[in-house]
Amino acid sequence: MDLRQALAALVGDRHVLSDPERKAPYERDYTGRYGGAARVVVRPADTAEVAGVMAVCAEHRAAVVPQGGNTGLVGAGVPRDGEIVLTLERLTELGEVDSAVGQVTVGAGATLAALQAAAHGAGQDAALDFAARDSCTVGGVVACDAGGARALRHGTARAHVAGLEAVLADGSIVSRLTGLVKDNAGYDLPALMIGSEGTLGIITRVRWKLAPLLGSRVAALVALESASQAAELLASLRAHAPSLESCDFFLDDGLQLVLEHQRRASPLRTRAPFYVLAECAARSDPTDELAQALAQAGIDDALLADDGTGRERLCALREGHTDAINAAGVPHKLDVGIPLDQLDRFLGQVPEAVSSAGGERAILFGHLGDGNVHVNVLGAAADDARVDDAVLELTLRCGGTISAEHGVGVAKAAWLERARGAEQVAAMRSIKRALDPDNLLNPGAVLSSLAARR
Ligand code: 2HG
Ligand code: ZN
Repeated sequence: MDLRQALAALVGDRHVLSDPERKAPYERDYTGRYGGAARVVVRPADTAEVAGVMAVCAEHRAAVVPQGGNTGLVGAGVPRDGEIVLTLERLTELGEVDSAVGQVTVGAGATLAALQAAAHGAGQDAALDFAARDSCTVGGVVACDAGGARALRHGTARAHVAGLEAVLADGSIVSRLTGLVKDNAGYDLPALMIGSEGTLGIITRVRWKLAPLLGSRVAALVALESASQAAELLASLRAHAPSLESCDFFLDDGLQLVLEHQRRASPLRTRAPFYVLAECAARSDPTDELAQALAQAGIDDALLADDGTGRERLCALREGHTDAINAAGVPHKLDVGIPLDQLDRFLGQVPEAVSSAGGERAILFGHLGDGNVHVNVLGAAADDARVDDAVLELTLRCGGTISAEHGVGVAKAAWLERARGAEQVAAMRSIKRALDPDNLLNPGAVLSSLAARR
């Protein structure tokens, strides 16, 4: 039996896609920058089938790229070189919310929005959110330890994982789904899978830790002069608004691009170099608390929105950046973390670094509270890495990290050793070799391929 026949025998012929038109949506990423031909796309129905697929692939020494909602931005979820794409899209099962322990078991292919809805239905909250919520999947969210705006208060995906189930490269299943908060028996394999971007195992189910639902929300949009002024505002919000949920930022050229793309006028009367969008959430109306924290910071002209529609319209200005940028070209996306006291320096130096590396335009925005800056560069050829190198070089000079929430993928694999150091990367390679000796799982993502093979 050849590989295709063996896969079809396992999952059914109609779930092994070889027709170019049917494979196409799985072969290119959202930005259009990364992708390649898949050998086939295989769509297992459950954990047992994922395990069967991996066993067959191991037997045939066939490389596999696991894929969730294909919303990744670093090229880790799409084929590069004739790999098999294993999509988790059929693993959408949502278990019952256990309100007593505040947890739910969810299939890797369920969308973040579906998890949020299930949690809300039980009066709880998934406590993680970002713009790709309707397409991104829980498995992918955990595999790249996604963060989003609310990580400021609730932590990144890692903070929500009470356990998980994964299939390893040889087809074995490792499962820790009891959700026991105290369980330190042996190495923490779930922790190893989180953020491994499908290179150590394929996450099939997640035991998700929920948070109490805070039904009352208020958002504020504030125009400021600089990042250091924004840092002062953040300090005041932290001190005086314990209900602070998120604190994002964007700059004026990004705002203009979004307004043009969304065909709307700015809700603010004046333009400014820097904008902060802060949100508070509590059981009872946090508007006064937020207003007082703003006043303490000397801000008296913030735009406040306490109803759902008003908040959505303000948030769309920040969340709309990704779509507006994509509509303007194929971006180079750098998702970096910068210490807050270096933010002014970093933001000030990016334009020069980008233009001297051949980029036309850099749009900067992100999550102020986490020092997480999204640098989107337009006007550089997709295969020209000079702008990526220039931004990452500057990031390290500012004491930052080359990846904050999107992952390393193939986009930054060449930079991992510079960022983490030779010793850490050597330890990572040992783990990779132990769990995936034939380098079948997402080869080339996180760890550059050559050395991963020894
Ligand atoms: C966000 O914060 C996402 O909106 C995407 O992390 C960022 O498009 C980007 O660069
Ligand atoms: Zn982000």
